Amino acid sequence: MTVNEYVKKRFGRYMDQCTNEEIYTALLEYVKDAAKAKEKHDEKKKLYYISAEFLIGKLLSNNLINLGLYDEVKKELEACGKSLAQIEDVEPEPSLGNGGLGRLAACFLDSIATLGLNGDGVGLNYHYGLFKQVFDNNLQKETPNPWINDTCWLNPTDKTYQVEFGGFTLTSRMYDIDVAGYENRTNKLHLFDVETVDDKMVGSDSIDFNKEDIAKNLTLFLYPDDSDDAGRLLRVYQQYFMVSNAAQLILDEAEAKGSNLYDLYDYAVIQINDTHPTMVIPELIRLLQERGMTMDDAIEVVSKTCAYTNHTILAEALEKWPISFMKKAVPQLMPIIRELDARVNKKYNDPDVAIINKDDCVCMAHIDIHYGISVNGVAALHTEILKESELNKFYKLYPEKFNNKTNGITFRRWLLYSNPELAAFIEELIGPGFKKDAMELTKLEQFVNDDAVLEKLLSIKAARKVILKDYLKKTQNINLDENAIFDVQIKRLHEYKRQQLNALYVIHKYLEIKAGKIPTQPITVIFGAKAAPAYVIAKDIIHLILCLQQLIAADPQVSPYLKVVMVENYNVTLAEKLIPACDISEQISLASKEASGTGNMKFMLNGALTLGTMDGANVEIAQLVGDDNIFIFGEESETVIARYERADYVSKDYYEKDADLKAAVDFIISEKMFEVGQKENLERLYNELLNKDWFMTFPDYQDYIKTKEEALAAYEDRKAWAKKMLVNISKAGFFSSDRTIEQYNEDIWHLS
Ligand code: 26Q
Repeated sequence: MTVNEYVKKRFGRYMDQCTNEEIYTALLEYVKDAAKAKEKHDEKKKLYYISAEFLIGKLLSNNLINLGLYDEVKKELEACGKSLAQIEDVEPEPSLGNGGLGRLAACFLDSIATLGLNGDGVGLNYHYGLFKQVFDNNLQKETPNPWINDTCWLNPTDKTYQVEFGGFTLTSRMYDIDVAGYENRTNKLHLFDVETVDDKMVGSDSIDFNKEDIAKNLTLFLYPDDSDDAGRLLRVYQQYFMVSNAAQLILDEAEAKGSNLYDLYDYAVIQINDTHPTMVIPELIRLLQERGMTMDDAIEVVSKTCAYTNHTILAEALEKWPISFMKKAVPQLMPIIRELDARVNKKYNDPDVAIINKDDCVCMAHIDIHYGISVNGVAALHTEILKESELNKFYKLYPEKFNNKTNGITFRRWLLYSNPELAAFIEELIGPGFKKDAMELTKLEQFVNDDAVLEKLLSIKAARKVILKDYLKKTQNINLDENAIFDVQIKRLHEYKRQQLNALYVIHKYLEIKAGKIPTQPITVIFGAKAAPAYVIAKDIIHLILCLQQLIAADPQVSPYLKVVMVENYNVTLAEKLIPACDISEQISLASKEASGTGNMKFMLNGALTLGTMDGANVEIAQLVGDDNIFIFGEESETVIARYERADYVSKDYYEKDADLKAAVDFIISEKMFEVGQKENLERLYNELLNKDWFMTFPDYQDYIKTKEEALAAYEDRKAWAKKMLVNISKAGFFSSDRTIEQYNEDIWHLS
C-alpha cells in the first residue's frame, strides 16, 4: 500500500486534502506495519540492554531510512504538494534521557538491529521525560515536556507484572517501540509504566509535583530533582520498578524458549547501563529463589548473565544508596544484598571492595563488579583510569573482567539523516559501501589533494550553515551570520565540561575588540546545554552565557565580529541541525573527567575540527587524525590526577599572576554585566572560580586562548582547512556504533 492509500483508509480523504497531523498519523501506521514485518522471534539467546535512559530523538525519518522507504515516501509526499520536513515538525521529541549515556543507548539499539542481533532495550516510560528548558530573564526555567499522545510510537502490550514495594504493590504494563535496523531486522524497546500515574499532578509551566505518592508519580519524570531525600527515594522506586519488570520479562521469555533457569545465561545476557539498573542482580536472585533455586545456584546463574558498563569517573556520580532508603522502598532485596556483601567480605576482607560501606550505604557498582561477567569503560583512556585508579582494587581482583569498548554513534542518524548533502557526496566519491561498513570512509583519503573535492566539502558546509541559520530564525528567532566561523559547544552543562572556560574566552575576545583589536574573521560561539534543576553553579554558568549574548548583541562595536548564541532547549533535533553546520567542535573537559564523549565523534564525522583536551575519546580521535588535523590544548590527565592527589591547587594564584585572566574573570562582576544580569548569580560564579575552580579552568586558560586563536587562523586558509575536514571524515569510521556493538558481541554477549 502507498502512503496515500494509508491516508485514505484512515481519514477517507487523500493526502492533498489532509492536515500535516493527519498525514503524520497515517505515516506512523505505515511505518509501524513495515517495521512489524521485519520482526524475528527464532533465536535462543537474547541481549537485554537495561537503561534508565533512551534518548531516541524523533523516529519518523530515522525509521523510514532504516526501512529503505525514505526516498519513495519523500517523493510521494512531494507529488501531493507536501514536504517530509513539515510532517516531521508534527512529531514531538521525547526526552527520555539526560545526555550522553541515554543517546548512546539509542545508538546502540540502532546498531544491534542493524547487525541483525537479537537484542531489546528495557527502560521506563517517563510521561514528561526530562524537562523542557525555557529562558526567562537570562535564567533557565524548567517546564514539562509531554510527548505521549494517541499518535505516538508507543504500542501498548498485554504484558503486565506485579511489582512489590515496601507496603504496597503496583501493576505494570509494558509498552513497546519498534527499533528498525538499517536494512535488517526489527527489535524492540520495552518501556514499563503504571496505569495509576496521574499526569494532572503536574502543571503546564512547572515540574513540581508531590514526591510522596509513588503510585501516582512513579513514571512522571526522568530523575526528578534529587536535591532532597524525597526525590532521591523516588529514584530508588523508579530503578526497582524498571529492573523488577525487566527481570520478570527475562525469566518469562527464557522459560518460554525452554530454559530450566539453571541455564539462564544460554538464553539471556544483560547489559547494565551504568549502575542505575544494578538492582536487577539481587532481584533476579530473589525471583530465581522464588522459583525454587537455592541461593548458591541463583547467585551463580545471575553472575554469569550480567555485564556492567561504567560511564563516569566522577566519584560523586557513583551511586550509593542508604540502607534506610532500600529498607523502605525494597525491603525484600535487603537480605539478598546483605548476603552478597557477606560473601564478598568473607572472601576479601577489605572494606574498600565491600558492597555495604561504613556509612551504611549500598555501593551499586560494587555489586555489578563482584557479581557480573564484565566491567567496561567507554573509551581507552577512561578504561585505563578505571583500572589504574578508580577501580584499581577491583582490577587486581578480577583483571579478566575489565575491558574497553570505545563508544560509537549510529551513522544512519548522524550522517545519512542529518547531513544528506555530505552523505550523497561521499557516495559519489567512494560508492555506497560506507553505509554498511563505515571503515570504507578511509577511501576518501585519496582525494586529499583534489581541489574540486575540497571545494565541494566547503560548499556543503556553507550550505548547512544557511540551513541552520534559517532553522534558528524560524524556531527561536535567532539571527546567525553564515559568514562567521561557527564554534559550537553543545552538551549537558557541567563544571567539568567547562562551558565556563569557553565563556571566559568570549569575554577575552570581547575585551580585545573593545580595545581595538578586530578579528580578521567574524566568529559565532554557539552553546546548547541544559543544567540539572538543582545544580546552582551550572545554572549560573547558563546565566553568564545568556548575559554575554545580550550584552554583545547590543554592542555595535563588537557584534559584527563576535556573537554568542545559546539555543533554548538543546535536544537531539537541534543537535541534528547544529552538528552539520559546525566548523570548530569544542571538547574542552578537564582531562581525566569526560569518560568518552560522543558529540566529539558526531562533529568529526560531519567535517568539524576538534578543539579539545586529551580526554575521553578525544585521545583516540587525535591518534587517528594526527596532530595536524586537530587542535589539542591543556594539561594531560596524569598532571591533573596528580594535582588532585596533592590537593594543592589554588585558583587565586593563577588569577593574580595573569592580568588577562584576571580581567576576564573580573568582567563577570562588572557594572556592564550587572546591567543585564543578576548580581547574586554572577557574584556566586565569580567567587566559585576565584576560590575553588574545582575543574581547573585557570591552569588551562592561556593554552586554550592560544590554541583557539591557532584554529581561527588555520580557518583562513580555506583549502588547508578543507583537507583537515576530509581527513577527519575519512577517519571517523572507527566511531561507528556498529563497530562498538560488534566488539560487545564478540567479547561479552556472544549472540549468534
Ligand atoms: C547518579 C546518581 C544519582 C542519580 C543519577 C545519577 C546519574 C544520572 C545520569 C549519573 C550519570 C548520568 C549520566 C551520565 C552520562 O551521560 N555519562 C556520559 O556517558 C557517555 C556515554 O558513555 C559518555 O560519552 C560521557 O563521557 C559520559 O559523561
